[in-house]
Amino acid sequence: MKIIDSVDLYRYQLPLIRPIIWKNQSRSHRDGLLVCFRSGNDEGWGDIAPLPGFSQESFSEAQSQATILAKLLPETPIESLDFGASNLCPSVRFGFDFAQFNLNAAISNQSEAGLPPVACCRLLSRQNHEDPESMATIDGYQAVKIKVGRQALDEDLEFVQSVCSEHPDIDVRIDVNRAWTLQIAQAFLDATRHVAFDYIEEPLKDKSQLAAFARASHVPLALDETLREPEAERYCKFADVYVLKPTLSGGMIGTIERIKQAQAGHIRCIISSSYESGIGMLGLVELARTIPGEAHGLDTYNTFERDVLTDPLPLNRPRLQFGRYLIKKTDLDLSILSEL
Ligand code: OSB
Ligand code: MG
Repeated sequence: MKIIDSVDLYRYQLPLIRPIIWKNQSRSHRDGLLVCFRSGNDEGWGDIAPLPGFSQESFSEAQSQATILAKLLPETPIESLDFGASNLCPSVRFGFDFAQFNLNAAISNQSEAGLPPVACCRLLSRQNHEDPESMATIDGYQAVKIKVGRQALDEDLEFVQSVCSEHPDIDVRIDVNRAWTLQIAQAFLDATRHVAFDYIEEPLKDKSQLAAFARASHVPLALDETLREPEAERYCKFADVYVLKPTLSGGMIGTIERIKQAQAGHIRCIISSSYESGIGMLGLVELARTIPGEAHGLDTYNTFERDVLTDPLPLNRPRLQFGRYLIKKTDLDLSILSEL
């Protein structure tokens, strides 16, 4: 019977290629923690990175929970670990779930090659599209997600229509992040009657109007923020698609459960990243592999200037085709990590 010998935590701050506004504050860095489980010569890594403005927990709450848990785990038999049954905050659960997954993979030496590829959805906003420095190319992508609702409707419409007419074969997803009233949403639908969008995500400020939106809309409805709120069940029934962010809700194990439930009800599921480091991205890729028919929202990694991995992952492409990485401490850029 193998036991956990030690659990270590490291802190990182990753520079972004351009500042991003989270929680009304412009930030040039992404804060997170890595957790490492050791058993004999085997190691398993996970990523803990609550996203300001989106996560229910703060960074310091996640850090103190992770620190307490890290002290409790040594001597525990590996097979008795179960972070799903705990009431950990989601980012900590995601990190510890994936450290456990990776430790098990390392022990049984499952560095599988020949795993199926994962399709990625390109993330576009008017800003990153028009800035030649960060010109996000859409070539080869089967799906693109356009962020709207941060400017006047006319400007959004002009941008959406230009992407649709330049790329008639691509699946277009619209993410409103709850910026619209029902009237604006209706005006958007009226102006785009001729376009077959893949889906429209979180269109409304007021979720109690989602039923009315779903009745009037010819476009499938995706839910993201709403799924993480109390009374989510009341609104889930209007959704055709769930956008699942394991760092913000569910971790690895909870997300697998949610996918099973959704699929039983014929609801599509998309795995979506929340600016995780390369270690967290590998966990998201594992989850995305379990849903082969979809293009997953894994494009946030491309906003980092550096990663915790010395060799950044090849995620800046339409299809990811790599085996399972068994991360070791020697793969990490130690100059960007500080041990807690
Ligand atoms: O609104 O979907 C969002 C990333 C961080 C926080 C919120 C969101 C996102 C993304 C991720 O859009 C990329 C994607 O889902 O395609
Ligand atoms: Mg969203």
